[in-house]
Amino acid sequence: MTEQYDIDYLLQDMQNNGFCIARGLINQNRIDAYTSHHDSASASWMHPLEIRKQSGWDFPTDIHKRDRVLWDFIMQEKLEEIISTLLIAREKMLVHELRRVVPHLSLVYWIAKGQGWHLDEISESMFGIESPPFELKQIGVWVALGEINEESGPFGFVPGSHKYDYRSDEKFHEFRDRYQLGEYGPIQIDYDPSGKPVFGDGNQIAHETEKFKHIFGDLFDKFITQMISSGQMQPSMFTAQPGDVLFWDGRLIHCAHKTSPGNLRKSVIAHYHLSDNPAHLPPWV
Ligand SMILES: O=C(O)CCC(=O)C(=O)O
Ligand SMILES: [Fe+2]
Repeated sequence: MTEQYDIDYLLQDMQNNGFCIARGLINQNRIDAYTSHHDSASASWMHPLEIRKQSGWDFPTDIHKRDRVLWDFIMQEKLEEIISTLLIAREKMLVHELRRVVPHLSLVYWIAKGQGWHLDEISESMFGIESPPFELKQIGVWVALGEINEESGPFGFVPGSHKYDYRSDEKFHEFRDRYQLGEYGPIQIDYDPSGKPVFGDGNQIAHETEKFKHIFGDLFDKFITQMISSGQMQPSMFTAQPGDVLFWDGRLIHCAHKTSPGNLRKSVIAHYHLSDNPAHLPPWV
């Protein structure tokens, strides 16, 4: 079997930059099979209207535990192999022990409403957030099923930001002090006509950021948003062709750009960790 990726290269990139990209990793037959399944099944995946109105999430985030086609797609051998290498390296384990790669969150919708800058892993050590929501070493995976351009609402990220040490950063301390003195209002995010987030004064609070601030750490999100809007962190976008896959470290700063009207971002996004907990497995495993 010829490998289309070099695992050492991916691992090195992941460690250096907090993300790595395997172009053309998933073949077209596999994409077509999943895409036609999505077309026929996704209406039944949807939350009822009441839940959609309340939560803002159109789809539950554990469809992979109920839909075997999705499970098989996000757990396909190549993905599982790469993710397990990346996660084991992150956990600095010599042996796999009894844990295995499991997904804990999947995002299957093809229209992004936009999500502000954040990171997926929040740790207690982060400037004293009380009762951290979770501490989990995780990897996110973004699979492009169609062409992904700026209009699709791509994944945005700050290369290298997984290494960012806010605890010893003067700018962070200054921000925190001023924030605690009430000098900053609520985070302000809006979108320009092409769907790119615009951060600045006088705009509306991004609905998603406000809603999920208890998960992502309100203060830190405000800080990184300010760092990006002031040009002190340089973001990038994952524009892609079908079959391209981006893997990102749970500490990488990222966002979801908004899908412009009339466009789709055909994709599957999943998050994985190493676990021995059967609760993460679907009934057929
Ligand atoms: O929708 C996206 O592109 C990214 C969403 C996100 O923040 C995540 O999956 O962790
Ligand atoms: Fe995220």
